[in-house]
Amino acid sequence: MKKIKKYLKKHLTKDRYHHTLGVAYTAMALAMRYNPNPSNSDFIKRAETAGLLHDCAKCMDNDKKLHICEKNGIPYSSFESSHPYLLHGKVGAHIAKTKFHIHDEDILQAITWHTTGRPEMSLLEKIIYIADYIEPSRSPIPELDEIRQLAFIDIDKAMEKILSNTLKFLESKGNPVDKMTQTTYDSYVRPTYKGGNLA
Ligand code: DGI
Ligand code: FE
Ligand code: FE
Repeated sequence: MKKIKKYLKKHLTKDRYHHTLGVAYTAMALAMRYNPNPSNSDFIKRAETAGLLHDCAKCMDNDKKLHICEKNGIPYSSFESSHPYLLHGKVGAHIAKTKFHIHDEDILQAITWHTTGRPEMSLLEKIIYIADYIEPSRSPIPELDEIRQLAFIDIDKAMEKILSNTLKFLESKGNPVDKMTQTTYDSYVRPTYKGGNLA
């Protein structure tokens, strides 16, 4: 953990580092709430690790993100190449693996998918996705405090709410939506939806 924190302090801005600690603590709190095996704290430790590392590639130059993907055979879509900030999850997971020797697939997937989500996320993936949205220093978002409570009551309802809010936010800004963000939304919020243009 010390080595990870040292790396983050060096590579992230002050605000991003502060956000990262918030995500790690919030992820631990959610892991305490939903721990599938309350007689041991391994799940809580893993939530902390994933939370700390989720944005470790966030402050890297976009060119460098693309270069790391190229060099290491990390596949990316044309949408991601034109919006390379979306790649900080995939590149972050690569750093977690190569620099910090994390081979826990669930942690690596939680880092990889924390921005867009994906269908059928594991409990740990959901925890990181949600913690990223609700951590205490997140700047005001509509209904944030309701979602903060909901996260500790019903994790899937919190997922739905965050996914719909994110899509609404992207639409209001006129930002194009990544395929995976849309697919995740459809799978959680409109599970019967089978593709085509949204009305
Ligand atoms: O890295 P963080 O800021 O902590 O959070 P994040 O990894 O969830 O990234 C959030 C940003 O990503 C936010 O500005 C919205 C954007 N984003 C998420 N899904 C999509 C998206 N942007 C586009 N253009 N399309 C998406 O589908
Ligand atoms: Fe992020
Ligand atoms: Fe984040």
